[in-house]
Amino acid sequence: MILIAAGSSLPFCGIDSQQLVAAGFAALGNVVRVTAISANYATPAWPDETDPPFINAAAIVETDLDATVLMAALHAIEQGFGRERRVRNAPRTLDLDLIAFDDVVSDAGDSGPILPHPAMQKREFVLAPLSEIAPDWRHPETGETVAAMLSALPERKARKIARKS
Ligand code: PH2
Ligand code: MG
Ligand code: MG
Repeated sequence: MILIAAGSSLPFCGIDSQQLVAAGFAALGNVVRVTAISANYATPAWPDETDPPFINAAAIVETDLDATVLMAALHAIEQGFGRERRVRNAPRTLDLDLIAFDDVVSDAGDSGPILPHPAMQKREFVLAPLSEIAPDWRHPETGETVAAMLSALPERKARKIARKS
């Protein structure tokens, strides 16, 4: 199963974060088959809760592309929606992260994505949306399901919101 997480905490050209997340998944649908999309969740910014809150969501996709090419496609979509990469964890218009690529475990450094995404098991903003569409997916290193990783978190702050049309 290939899992993608989306996040947005800044508008772009009058497009708000909820619309940016939806537009990001729509653009992704031109490159891969998107088979499931979660609801949107309002989440406090991590690690600095005084930053603007995020809209987060997750999707399951299918593709014959390899992980490196898929990640390049995610970056191209981000760029199309005004993403700037300056400061780590800074507010952003659109972030599309490759969370997992089947059972691939990889730490290839510069030559490819780190898989599964390193902090996914600790982040409610990734696990809450994922738990809706892939609760039984297991982390290939720990064997833990998404549902178990989510329920192991000490705090729950994500708030599910109705999707805007
Ligand atoms: N993404 C980050 C850093 N912090 N916080 C929330 N709530 N949601 C995110 O998607 C997020 C974040 C780095 O990509
Ligand atoms: Mg991210
Ligand atoms: Mg990212």
